[in-house]
Amino acid sequence: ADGLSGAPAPFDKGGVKVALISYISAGDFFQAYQAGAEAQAKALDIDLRIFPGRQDAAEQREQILQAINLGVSGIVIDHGLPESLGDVVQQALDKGIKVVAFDVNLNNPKIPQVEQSDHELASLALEQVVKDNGNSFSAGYVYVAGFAPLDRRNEVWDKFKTDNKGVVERARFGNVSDTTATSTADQAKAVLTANPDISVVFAPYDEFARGVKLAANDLGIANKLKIYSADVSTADIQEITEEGSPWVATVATNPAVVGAVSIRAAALEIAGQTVPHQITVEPTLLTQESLRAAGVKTIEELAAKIPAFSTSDAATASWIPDKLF
Ligand code: SR1
Repeated sequence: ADGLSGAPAPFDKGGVKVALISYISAGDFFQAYQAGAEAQAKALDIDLRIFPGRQDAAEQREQILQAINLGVSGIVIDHGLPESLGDVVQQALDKGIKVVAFDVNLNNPKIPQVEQSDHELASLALEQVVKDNGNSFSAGYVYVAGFAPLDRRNEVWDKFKTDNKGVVERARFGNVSDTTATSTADQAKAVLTANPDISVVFAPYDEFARGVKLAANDLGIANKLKIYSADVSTADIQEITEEGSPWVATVATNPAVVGAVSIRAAALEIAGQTVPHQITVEPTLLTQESLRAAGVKTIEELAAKIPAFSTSDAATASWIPDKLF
């Protein structure tokens, strides 16, 4: 570790240990988030210890205790179940370890919360739904309660239904696991078969959307369905833009940028600098039409065209390198 010239202590000496503790590691979003965190950590000469998430609350608690024992200066907690984290996170704070939370409500004024402006994200997606379909249709909705971003998006969906009485939610389903897309596909098949009038599915997580698309293709009803989602990856762009795809829009950030922002927030905290309690990375609406028109095929091409996909001004400082992608 050489340290970062011009940086405040302890980054001037380098080798600052930070733990990234995830609840979910599978899927494009979480892999890209981790890659962004790693790139930002490298640029800050941080010794990043990554604890893989396996959707296991007990294991995540154990990992936080392991990180404390490793003598880390900071911990980034990426998703998780708040009820199983409060006491171990408090132990970390009591030892002077800085904690940053991404998409998990730890409800502690000492813990900055990173999010993708989920209310805005869901609102943008649902505005596009109305543009394409009007406000009277039968819908399917993919949701699993207990995940902060999904709960925030759900608040917008609930209000949308209250404001648009012609929108009828025929079925609600979903699954978050290490096989989210395929398990959601199985559920979607049953739902779409039982409710042939469903013309719109709101699936605000790309693994959900992928599952619904799989089901629609298997059932041969892709031309009668429109899917609206959150998130984007290179694989998602391919699935959205391919001929006859029912996946017509998504609202997304670059998860790598969100990963980088999370590490920057931890670094600022460790350096004793001011970090806002709420750190937001704003999402962008990407329609099938706009992606096809732009000829964009990868997330890197997206980043080259849309500045928000290459960097964010959240949690920056003059001593922190932030041009990573
Ligand atoms: C199970 S929660 C999945 C969501 O977390 C992140 O906020 C991503 O946007 C994804 O949709």
